[in-house]
Amino acid sequence: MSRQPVDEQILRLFHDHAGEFLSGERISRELGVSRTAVWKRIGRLRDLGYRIEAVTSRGYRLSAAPDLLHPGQLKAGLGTELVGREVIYFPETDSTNIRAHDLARAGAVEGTVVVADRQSAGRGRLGRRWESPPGVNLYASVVLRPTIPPRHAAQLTFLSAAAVARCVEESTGLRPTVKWPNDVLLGGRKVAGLLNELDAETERIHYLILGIGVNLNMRADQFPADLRYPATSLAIETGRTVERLAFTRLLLGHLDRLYREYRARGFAPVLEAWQAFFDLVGRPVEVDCQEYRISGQVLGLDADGALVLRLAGGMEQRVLSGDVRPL
Ligand code: BT5
Repeated sequence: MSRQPVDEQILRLFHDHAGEFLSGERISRELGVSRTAVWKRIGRLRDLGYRIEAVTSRGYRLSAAPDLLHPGQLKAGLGTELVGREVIYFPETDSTNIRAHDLARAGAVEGTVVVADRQSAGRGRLGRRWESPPGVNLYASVVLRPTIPPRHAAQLTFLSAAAVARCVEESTGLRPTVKWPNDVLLGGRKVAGLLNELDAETERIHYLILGIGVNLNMRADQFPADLRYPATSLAIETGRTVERLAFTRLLLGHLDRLYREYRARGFAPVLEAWQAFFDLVGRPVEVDCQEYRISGQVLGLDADGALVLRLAGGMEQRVLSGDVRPL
């Protein structure tokens, strides 16, 4: 049997035998643990909100599962090769990116995913805050170990944005757009933010963390009052609750496929996937590059993903990073 924690294995058994009663004896035999251990773990799962019936002489049956991102449930039926090989779940943590850094430094395998129900110190870019209330959204960080030079790390931001955009489209039927280089919008409002962080030497990446926050069921009154950019959630846009587990499985699947494509064929297919959601070509924009601002018409992206603008005087300019605002 694998090294999976016992509660994950119990959930997997319930998943594989959906709707059936499983005797305590059978569970203990299949998992190679005592019946007391099974009983204790069932108690712990109940505390987490899993409704598990116990009927004398028949055993246990899972009758309702909370929409938690528990690894046992998340991994069941995931079917990815790389992303999600290990899943670590925190009911609450400071930031999944911080947890992922610690795990990566301690040698976590490529594809390890950290998810949390809530974050007490969710991070945005440049030290900003990411509002992370419990029970409603997705907060995930993926550990990757790509063999690329550090100057190519930004390519992975396009990869996570394209994966999120595909997933939003598939689960809502609505067409999202991407904001260069790294937000995903629905109806022009931000539904997802990405924070990719790097640990590298000059020539070599030790590891890279893809931090992904998607507003799934967040209500309008849960957003901070001082948003830098209008924001929304999938539920606000569709009027329907999104199942977090299903969305997360779908996202890990898209990340897995795109990342394997990236390793096999390089950046071009990733940029193409991203560009399918980019709607600013030909539009006038203003770019805030921190030290200065420029405005111009978007001509497109170059092969490295830099934004190419035509400035008022007719000159072309490449922009490597900055906040873009349509004019
Ligand atoms: C981002 O930063 O958009 C990156 C957010 C990344 C969050 C994920 S969650 C999992 C992982 N673990 C972490 O700790 N972080 C990552 P930025 O572009 O700087 O946007 C931050 C700004 O968005 C804030 O200053 C607010 O104005 C606004 N904001 C805060 N919370 C928001 C939310 N939930 N939805 C939309 N906008 C939000």
